[in-house]
Parts: sequence; structure tokens; C-alpha cells
Amino acid sequence: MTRIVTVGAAQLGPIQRADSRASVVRRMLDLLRQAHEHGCDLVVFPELALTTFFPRWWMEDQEEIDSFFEREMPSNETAPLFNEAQAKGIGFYLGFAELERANGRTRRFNTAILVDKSGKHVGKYRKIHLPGHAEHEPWRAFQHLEKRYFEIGDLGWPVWRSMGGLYGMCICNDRRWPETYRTMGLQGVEMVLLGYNTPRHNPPAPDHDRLSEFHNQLSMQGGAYANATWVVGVAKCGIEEGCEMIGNSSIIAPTGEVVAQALTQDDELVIARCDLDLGKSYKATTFNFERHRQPDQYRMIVERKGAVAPE
Ligand code: ING
Repeated sequence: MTRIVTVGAAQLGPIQRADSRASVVRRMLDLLRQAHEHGCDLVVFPELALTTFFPRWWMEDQEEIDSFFEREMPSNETAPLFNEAQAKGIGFYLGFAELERANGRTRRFNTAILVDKSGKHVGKYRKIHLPGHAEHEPWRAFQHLEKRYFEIGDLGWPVWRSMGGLYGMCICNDRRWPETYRTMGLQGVEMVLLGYNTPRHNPPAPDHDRLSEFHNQLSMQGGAYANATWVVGVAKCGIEEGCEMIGNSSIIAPTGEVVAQALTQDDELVIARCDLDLGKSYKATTFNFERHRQPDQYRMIVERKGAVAPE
């Protein structure tokens, strides 16, 4: 019996600073309605899907910074999303800024959760590869202060058995690093879900800007093929507070092929029927990890942080 999951990549257009969470949830509910009409089992929303991409600004007032974070999930504003998804029997991935108060400590993460078709919280992921910088760099057209506003994720990259398959999660910059996918590949992952907010302009390397969509798909296609897994990458995009972010949301098969992609930089549902067994032939041959990998030759990958060239 084939295990087909109909996936909806729910790309979001821009969210301006003044846009309320309620207005964003209304847009997400519309995408959920479309997903239901097309028989989707699972919907993937972007990274930091409830607010504008606030790490683009230097802020010093912690209260102002924390206004972009969620203290509970679901909250009053997001409960309608959880209720509607459960009523429609649709699972979903949701990215948001998490503020955790526990054991007398306040911690802040760039987080994603997976909720199954029954509304059960399957798992949580906290972003590990935080790009950008931690100090104010006024020379930049805009800041990218994820290293300042978030802690490095402390949950690893788990894989969960849910909704008939093996699912993993990551977030944005994680998708550029092969280690992300391989960690999940070594747990047999069949579908990696990820959201991203990717400014087109990268101030330290403007010559890369023209290749933004190419690098976006290249990273995910490489991860999908080398680990025989589906990859669903979903953008929040368009012009947010004057800063363009790329769309190019994509659903990529374990073959490495892009099977569906967004055509706009606005709210857009991209749909594909994904056979979770499509990676099996690769896992049994080309990427039979147990048969072909040589971990004792890979030590440098774990032990060395930065590149060290020979004298
Ligand atoms: N954004 C970007 C990303 O990795 C970036 C940061 C942009 C890195 C352009 C390299 C080039 O897609 C986030 N939020 O990680």
C-alpha cells in the first residue's frame, strides 16, 4: 500500500511590523482552507511566521524585542489555527519566536513545532545554525541579528514517527548545511520540513544576491538526494519593511527533483502528492548508509570547527 502524503507548502507574503498576529492568522486560515479543498494532509508554514522578520533591526529595549516572541503555543491569537487544522484533520509545521520562562530563567529560540492531524503536538525544533551577527553593524543596509536575539537550539535534529511516516524539521539557514540533513538521514527521515526568511541582499557578499533562488533550491535538492528524503521548504517573502525576501518555496523529492515551486512572492499554496516510499530505492542502494559510509574516516567533520589549510 503506497504511503502518499499530500503536502501544502503555505508560503506567506510579507508581514509588516504593524500587522497584527490576528491578521496573519487570518491569512494562514485561508491557506489552510485552500489546503483542505485540495485534500492536503499536511501544511508547512514559514519560519517566524507570525511577525515581520524583526532580526533586521537593532533593538536595545528588551520589552520591544520580546514583543515579537510567543510565550505560549497555542496562544489566544494562534488558537484558531490549531482548532481549524484539527477540525479539518490537517497536520502542520509552524515557525515562531519562542520565549521560555522555566526554572527562573528566560530563554529565547527560533523555533518550529509539528502538530499532527489530530492536533497532537508531535515535536519541537530550535534553530541551531543562527546566521548573521550579534553586534550592531550600521554599515549594513539592514541588520541580521539572529545571533543576538536567539540562543543556539538545544534539541538536536530529532525525527518523529507520525502521520504514516518519519518526519524531521529544521529552519532556514540550517538548510544550507549538509550536517543538518545527514543527522536526520541517519534516523531514516522520509520528509524534512523547513521554513525560511531569506533576504535577497546579503550585505557582506552582494555578488551572491543574483544566485539567491539557485542557492536556495541547490541546498535543499542536495540534502534531499544525499539522504533520500523529501524536503519541503517554505518562504515568508516579498518586501517586508523595505527589505526584499525571496519566495521560491519548493517541494523536493528524494530523487533531488523539484516537483513543485511557488511562482509569486505572496501568500501562495504549493501542493504535491508525496510518496513516502520514493526514497526507498536510494536508501537500499546508492545511499545505503550502513553498507557504504565510513564514519571512522569522518572524524574531522565533528572534531574541527573552522577550516585549517595545510602549511
Ligand atoms: N536567513 C538566511 C538564510 O540562510 C542568509 C540568511 C541569507 C544566509 C543569504 C546566506 C545568504 O536563508 C535566515 N533566516 O537564516
